[in-house]
Amino acid sequence: MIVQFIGLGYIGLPTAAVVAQHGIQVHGVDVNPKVVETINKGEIHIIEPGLEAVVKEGVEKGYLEASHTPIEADVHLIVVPTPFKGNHEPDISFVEAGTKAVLPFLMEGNTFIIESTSPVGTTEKMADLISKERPELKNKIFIAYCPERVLPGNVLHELIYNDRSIGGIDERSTDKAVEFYQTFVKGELHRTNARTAEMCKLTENSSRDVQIAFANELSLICDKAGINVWELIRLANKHPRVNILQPGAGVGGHCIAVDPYFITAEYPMESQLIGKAREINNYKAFWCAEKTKNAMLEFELKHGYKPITAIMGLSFKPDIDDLRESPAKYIAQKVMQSEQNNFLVVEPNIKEHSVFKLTNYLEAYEKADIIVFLVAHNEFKSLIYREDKVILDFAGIFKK
Ligand code: SAJ
Repeated sequence: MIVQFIGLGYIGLPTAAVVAQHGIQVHGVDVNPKVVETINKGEIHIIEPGLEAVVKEGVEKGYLEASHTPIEADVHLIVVPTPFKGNHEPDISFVEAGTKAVLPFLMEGNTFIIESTSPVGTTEKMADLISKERPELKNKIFIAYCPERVLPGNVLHELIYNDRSIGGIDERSTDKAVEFYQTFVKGELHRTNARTAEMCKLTENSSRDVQIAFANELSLICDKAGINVWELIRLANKHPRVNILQPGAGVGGHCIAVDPYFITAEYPMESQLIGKAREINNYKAFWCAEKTKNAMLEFELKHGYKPITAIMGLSFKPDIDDLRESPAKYIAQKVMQSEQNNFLVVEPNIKEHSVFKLTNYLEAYEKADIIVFLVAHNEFKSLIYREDKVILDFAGIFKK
């Protein structure tokens, strides 16, 4: 069996490597020549614990190869990004381009699977495209949707042990896709149709977004009411049926802050709560920036000189080096743009940054007058609360 991956990014590459690890021949395709070259050297262009060793092994044993061009294969997977356009409309042009790229190589009996997060109906659209361009393959290839749900940082484990929802455009397609995932997934494989599987992915991330929005909304209320939101949530969660998430500086990353728009763009009237959650989580980052600017002004008025402000954390969530769609980065930029103050920017998970000059976290904590915690990195949790500093703890470092 030959399995072909179109897209060797954050999901495509780990999945391709894990499939190769199971002794299956894998051909990976990426449009970026640097990515292809890096992988063929047994190296990786993304950061994911343990991944490089698996890629290296796959390449060395000859099970994994990367290329610019597709080939004939038994199973084809589309694992490309689906961003949104300026107006929050989903952009499926990469899925379309990936499908068009494999079109000439499709053969009778092939399985074609889309993993990219996609608006409802995308798999049917791609099935129509294939039927139009290759009418002789109608009902002769199997087409399905199967979303990934791995957590960055724990991808290699979750790829194998998470359950998956698999939805074909017909029963036989679901069977064939299940057959493929059985080769490397130990979690349960749940059968459904393509539209439900597409919506399932969007639902999972929207659900988390809505829950985080609830925590963020509580943090705004508590700030006004003079209540410690961390204590409040800890106490409320003692109820056997309550499980509130943690507020933070907003919601970032390429998934949770994006996927809900795939629902709101198509069902705007019906998705009021999902849309509102997006607004609240975006607003939370804006609010943190305003709070920081106010604290700097107050300091100056009180002391007669401009404070040194430490921006603690830039990544989109704790203990990773990923700054994509990061609310912390947004807040840092917003605050630093508007003020002529002195800033110390801290991100313990990266060595250097093209825009921000980085400072060690201990040094920044010592030197700054105002400390703004934006991400709950482990390093920060070891710091001792300082009464002599102005501390804006948006990440819940001290929780007291
Ligand atoms: N966050 C909070 N409070 C919390 C939890 C998270 O503010 O209590 C924030 C984080 O700081 C971060 C954002 O939410 O900015 C997202 O972080 P995350 O850890 O919740 O999720 P991601 O984006 O790393 O991964 C999510 C996962 N989805 C769900 O948990 C439902 C993952 O399983 C998906 O595979 C991934 O999105 C994806 O690729 O879609």
